[in-house]
Amino acid sequence: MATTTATTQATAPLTDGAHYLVAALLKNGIDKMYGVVGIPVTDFARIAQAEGIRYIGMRHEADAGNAAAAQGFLTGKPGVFLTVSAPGFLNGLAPLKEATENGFPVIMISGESSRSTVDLYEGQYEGLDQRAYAVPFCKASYRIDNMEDIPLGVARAIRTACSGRPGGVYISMPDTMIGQTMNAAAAEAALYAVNDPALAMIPSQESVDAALQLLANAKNPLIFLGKGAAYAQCDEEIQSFVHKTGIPYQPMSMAKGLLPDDDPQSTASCRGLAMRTADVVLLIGARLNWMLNFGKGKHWNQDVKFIQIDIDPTEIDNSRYIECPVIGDIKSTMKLFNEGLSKYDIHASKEWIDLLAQDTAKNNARFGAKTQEETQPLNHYNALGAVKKVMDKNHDVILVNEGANTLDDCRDIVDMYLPRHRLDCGTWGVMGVGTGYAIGAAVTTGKSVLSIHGDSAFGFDGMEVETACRFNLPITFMVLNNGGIYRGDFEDLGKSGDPSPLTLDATAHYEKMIEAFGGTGYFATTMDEVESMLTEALASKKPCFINVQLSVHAGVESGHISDLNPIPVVGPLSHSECVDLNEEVVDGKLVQTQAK
Ligand code: ADP
Ligand code: TZD
Ligand code: MG
Repeated sequence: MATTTATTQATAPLTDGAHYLVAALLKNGIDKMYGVVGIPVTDFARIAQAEGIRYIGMRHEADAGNAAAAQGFLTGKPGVFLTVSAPGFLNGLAPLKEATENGFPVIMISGESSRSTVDLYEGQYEGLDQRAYAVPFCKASYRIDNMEDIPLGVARAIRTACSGRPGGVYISMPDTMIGQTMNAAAAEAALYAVNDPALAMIPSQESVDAALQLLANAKNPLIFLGKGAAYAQCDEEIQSFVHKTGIPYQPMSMAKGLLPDDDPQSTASCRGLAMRTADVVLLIGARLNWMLNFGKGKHWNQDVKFIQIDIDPTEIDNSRYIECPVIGDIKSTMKLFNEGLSKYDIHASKEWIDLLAQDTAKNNARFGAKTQEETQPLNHYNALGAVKKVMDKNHDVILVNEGANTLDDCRDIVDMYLPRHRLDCGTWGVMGVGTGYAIGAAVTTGKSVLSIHGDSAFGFDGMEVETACRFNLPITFMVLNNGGIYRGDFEDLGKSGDPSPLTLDATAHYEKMIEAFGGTGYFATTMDEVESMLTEALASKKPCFINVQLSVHAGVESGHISDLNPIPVVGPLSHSECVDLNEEVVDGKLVQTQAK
């Protein structure tokens, strides 16, 4: 551990709070940090870099938080991000809460202005009682007032972030603590690494047997794989159970690739029918939240019974009765499930498998055609059809995806083949996570990343293309530009001459942004261009940007979740809500003329 120069006692070297916190992080294997510096954390970040932590300086704390969250999801160990006091801290709260909602382990460390003045509301620079403010936004909020407590504080944070359902943890680092000193040898001696932060949680054998018995009695059993299953890093155990039983499965979006999307047991293309006809559903690391219609209603077979494997007992019965809860970590649980297979005859009925296969073939034929049919300008389907072709040849590229139609259509069209290779808007459907996730994924894995954004989604966090260029990361950003939130042809209902609340610039050349920072920009207007430019961009392993020109008529309001609008969106958009435009791409420019 590095020490500061002893100024007062020549014979007893001292260390300070900043050095000691860095040493405690390193001792626990934390060797990366994302953040934005300023008073009082600037030196802390420089010391971290000097001592061997890779520090990724970013442009906004929310993006730093998302980068750390991506690292947490991909590795199962907490990603760490750093902010300054009050405003930087507040910027960090959104990703901290998002990570907690998603179940990604993250630690946010913020500098905090002198508490003695903050607590008396004396008007301190960036003064805020940050520990208290953070409480509702994370699993736990700690403040380390005395540097002697740093090893304990770091240990508490790591264990809290990783154990049970993973999530966000906050550590407040008052400026007074950063500047404290203590005897360096005593500090070194007190350092320790957390002993197995995510201990195995073994389910009861009774619950495992009850689950296997229920599956054995089922005719139409279905497995749902959620992002908890991807996070658990027991890919082989899960693959083996799915293949040995032959049970059809449905991947939630971030579990895509846990089994390759072209696996014949996947029900991705017949989701609705599978849900309406399954009689027993095994949930592996997937919550019965809004994404699964809370496990009830017209989307589900009325007599369906659920088996739910989860590490968090309070998740059981959250929205309906669960016939068979299995509380444990997925790795330990799947081991017992696989061992138990010798005692139970579990399989799906042939009639059901045939029914699902027929529906899959029908839907694939109908949907596949839309992804291959060229139009001018392009739409989400054919642009993403071209992306799919490239990704089918590049299985190890990590895909980041945000937007509305851009998200929903990409999830359906672009197949994944490897576990933990897809990150997206997650449980809360958040825009502005993409560039942070892409940077976190590239830094964590060193792999190439394709980051696909709607034009609105990209606008939230687009400045991070500069970070990608500064660190020369192998990220290809892609914007599907349909000129707006959901689409770009909504009318100005006030007739004020202003753009509608949903309208953005359909002719914007987003690719120019990366050129400003030394990256390579591409502008694609045809399927062939999308395919060839993406192939070239990924092969370069350098920061690139492909702006794909879509029609402003491409997309539907709210993507696939329009039923969540309090006032129903009726059918396809009516012409009274849309501007009737003719469009064509001439010399690389979208040209629009009023049709009427
Ligand atoms: P999805 O959105 O993909 O359906 P969710 O985020 O809703 O997934 O659900 C993930 C679930 O997985 C959470 O309830 C979480 O508690 C659980 N989980 C996360 N990690 C583990 C693990 N290692 N073992 C068991 N359950 C886990
Ligand atoms: N702000 C935040 C942080 N998250 C959100 N989800 C939204 C606003 C609301 N919102 C959506 O739910 S999707 C979306 C917004 C603004 C953008 C959709 O437009 P897009 O994608 O251009 O990104 P498509 O392809 O045009 O649908
Ligand atoms: Mg858009």
